[in-house]
Amino acid sequence: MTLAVQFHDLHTTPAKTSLRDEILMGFSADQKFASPKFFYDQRGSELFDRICAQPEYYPTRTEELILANAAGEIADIAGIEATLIELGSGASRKVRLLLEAMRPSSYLGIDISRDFLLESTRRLAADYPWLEVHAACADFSCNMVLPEGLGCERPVGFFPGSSIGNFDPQAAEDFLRGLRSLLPIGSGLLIGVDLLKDKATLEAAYNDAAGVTAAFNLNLLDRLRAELNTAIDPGHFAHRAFFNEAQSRIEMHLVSQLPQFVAIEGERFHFLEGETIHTENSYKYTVEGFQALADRAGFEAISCWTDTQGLFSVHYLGRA
Ligand code: AVI
Repeated sequence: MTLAVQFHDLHTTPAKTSLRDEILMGFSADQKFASPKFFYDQRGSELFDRICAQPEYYPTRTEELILANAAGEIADIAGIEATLIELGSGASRKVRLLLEAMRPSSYLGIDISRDFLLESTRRLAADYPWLEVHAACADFSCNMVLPEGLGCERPVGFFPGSSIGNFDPQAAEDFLRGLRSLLPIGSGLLIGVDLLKDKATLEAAYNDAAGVTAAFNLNLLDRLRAELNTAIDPGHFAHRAFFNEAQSRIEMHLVSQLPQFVAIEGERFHFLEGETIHTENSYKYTVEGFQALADRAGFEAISCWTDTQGLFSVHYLGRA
């Protein structure tokens, strides 16, 4: 059976050279770092899916609950027959909570991982035969263009999962400003944002007892071994995640367990015992703090839903 997914290759998938160049650059810095976008190879994407199901990782189930409860109100604001555009659509799972209520005329999933994207949009098209489904392979953190042929009458962006929290606040503002320039006046953006809360709950979410987040963090080193010329040993590093209160962010690091030299693509890097590679920031906002950031980027706060415990927020922003 051929399923009706219109595929648009926007040719912005990062090439292998960007992994090499970015890793060499990050490992040369005083505080060594690697971009969290490199977590998501096939195994990394699978591990991330498992993180979402861990009891300590509250964001996924909480956001799903909020979306399911608010779907009717979201549909009232967005109006029927919108074009729903999901950034970083992954398994296209959360959007299912909105489709029946919103009845958009078309859906565009945008993701960096081509095979994963095709598989999940095909499943979506099979499950919702009335929906026109498009898929675009692109790195949405780079300058985006919307594919030609997408009927963009009433576009509504959908950016769930608090992925905005993985940008630092200035980059988040710049990203939203870039998104604004893609969307016509009057269109909307539905975005999930994790909320600031007590340190214990936050730190538990990134240090699950089953060790899935640790495996996700360490998998970055397996990826370097698989894709670059390096014998870096993941066994010589350990996962660390903690809440940095001054910056309002969870930081993830890989901590060198011993003094060591690591060669990558012919370049040698020295690690002291305890020295770290900073692999991710996950910023936590208050509702007002996030709305102020969105306002600076040219979006007005139209509505916001949270769960009863105030763990997570979903915002409907209007492009001003
Ligand atoms: C994708 N992103 C919003 C997740 C987060 O919570 O920052 C990635 C993650 N890293 C560790 N656990 C989950």
